[in-house]
Amino acid sequence: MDRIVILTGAGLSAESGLGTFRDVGGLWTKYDLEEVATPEGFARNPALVHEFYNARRANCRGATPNPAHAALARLQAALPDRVTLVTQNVDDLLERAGAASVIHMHGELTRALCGACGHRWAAPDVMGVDDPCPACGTASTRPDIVWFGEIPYHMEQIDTALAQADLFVAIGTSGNVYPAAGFVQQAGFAGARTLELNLEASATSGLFDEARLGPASQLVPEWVD
Ligand code: BJW
Repeated sequence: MDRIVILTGAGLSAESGLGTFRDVGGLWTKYDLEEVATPEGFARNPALVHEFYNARRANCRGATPNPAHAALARLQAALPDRVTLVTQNVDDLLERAGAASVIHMHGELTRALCGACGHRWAAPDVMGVDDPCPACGTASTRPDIVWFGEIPYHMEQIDTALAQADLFVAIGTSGNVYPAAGFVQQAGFAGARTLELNLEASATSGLFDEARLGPASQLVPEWVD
């Protein structure tokens, strides 16, 4: 039975109007990542970090899934025991397209995390520095996002899926951020065929058995159907 592991990045949601990070005009050309996507930045200026993620949450609420999200949801529904969907994206567009099981390795915009006790809960639309954690009452509420220097979520589950994969597909990711950028090699060493679907060549294109270039909304449905 063929097992498929799919890794998605910001390019999957670009055509839904959500910004990528490293493309021209991407989020990191407008914001300093050290200030908004590191624990140190949050410690220095939590209000700025909340402002950044409140705006991202509002954009995400206003966005709708595109044909690439829908195609991946269809694929998982057709092959529920064979398709593992891993996303670096913090949006919920795969779920809103109908995907039943999505591994969010970099966290989720819709979740809040208590920096004091580790409790997680549904994030309000607007989060602020004085918000208390419902479990312990401490005002150290943060977005449930994996920042640089933190350990991505569900790594054991992802490593197991990569070790068992027959096919690994990366969609719309630049291959600049680890550990996700190393998944192609992990899957390849384990014997999987590897395929990249991206708008343009990425930092890791040369590591894939095959790379197809084009917009996700076109390439992903073509590959799935
Ligand atoms: C389209 C398209 C269309 C556009 N159709 N395609 C030196 C060497 C190696 C590693 C390190 C190092 N120094 C530090 C590290 C580690 C560090 C890291 O990788 N840094 C690099 C910058 C070098 N990584 C970490 O700190 C991670 N933790 C870690 O490693 O812990 C250790 C550990 C790991 C495992 C086990 C045990 C211990 C944590 C990384 C957290 C990343 N967080 C962010 C921000 C938070 C989320 C958020 O705010 O949204 O996550 S960074 C940001 O980059 C975000 C993304 O998920 C992530 C990846 O970006 P992505 O998705 O690839 O987006 P882009 O913009 O880069 O690319 C978009 C692509 O789409 C492009 O290729 C376009 O062409 C394409 N595209 N339109 C198809 N229509």
